[in-house]
Amino acid sequence: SSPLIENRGQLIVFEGLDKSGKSTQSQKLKEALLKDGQFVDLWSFPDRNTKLGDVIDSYLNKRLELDDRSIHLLFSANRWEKVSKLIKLLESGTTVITDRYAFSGVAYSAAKGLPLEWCKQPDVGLPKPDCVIFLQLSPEAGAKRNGFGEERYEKTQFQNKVLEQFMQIKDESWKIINADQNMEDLHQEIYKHIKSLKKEELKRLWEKD
Ligand code: FDM
Ligand code: MG
Repeated sequence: SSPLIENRGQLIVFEGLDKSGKSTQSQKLKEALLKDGQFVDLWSFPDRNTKLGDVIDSYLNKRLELDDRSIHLLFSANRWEKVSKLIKLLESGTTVITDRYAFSGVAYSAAKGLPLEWCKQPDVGLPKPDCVIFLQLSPEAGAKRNGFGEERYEKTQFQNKVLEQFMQIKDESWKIINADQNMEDLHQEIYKHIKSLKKEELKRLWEKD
């Protein structure tokens, strides 16, 4: 492949239900790749540190009510506001790991009953991850991990619906990993998979190729 492809950073996305271990595992992957001498940035979506993120945070903490479509579009806009920075990083050779991305956007909104195809549209054209690590854990097992907090969506019954939607949108770039194992073994499995990825041209999400 061309030097441009060889030198670009990878976009690695962690997805999964609440309490599946995304934060822990994304942090551990970052540290491992840094040790290998790579440039790595760790992000999360929603990014609550922007003005849009502040509105999203209010919604998640139930201080604010919004129409389902309205909040869906805000989650997407919160990704788009960071895209130029994301592409710049990838092109300059930094690998970006994110804790959630557009797949959470679609799965959580579709779980409320919004049409799946409608949910995907605002995120069409975002940079496509080189790999989506999906941490699979049953909602029941997730609920046992320190229980859920007070945020919107943190209910076992709803999480079951979200899981169904995640399974509808997975594609060949997904690696589904059993998250019900110890932290270190899980990390090793993820790390090995990431190391096995071939460098390819950056594609865009959900565009017909
Ligand atoms: N969430 C997250 C969405 O509903 N749509 C999105 O686009 C994204 C990125 O926000 F319940 C939901 C998923 C979760 C909540 O996520 C906050 P974190 O990872 O707990 O901060
Ligand atoms: Mg949460």
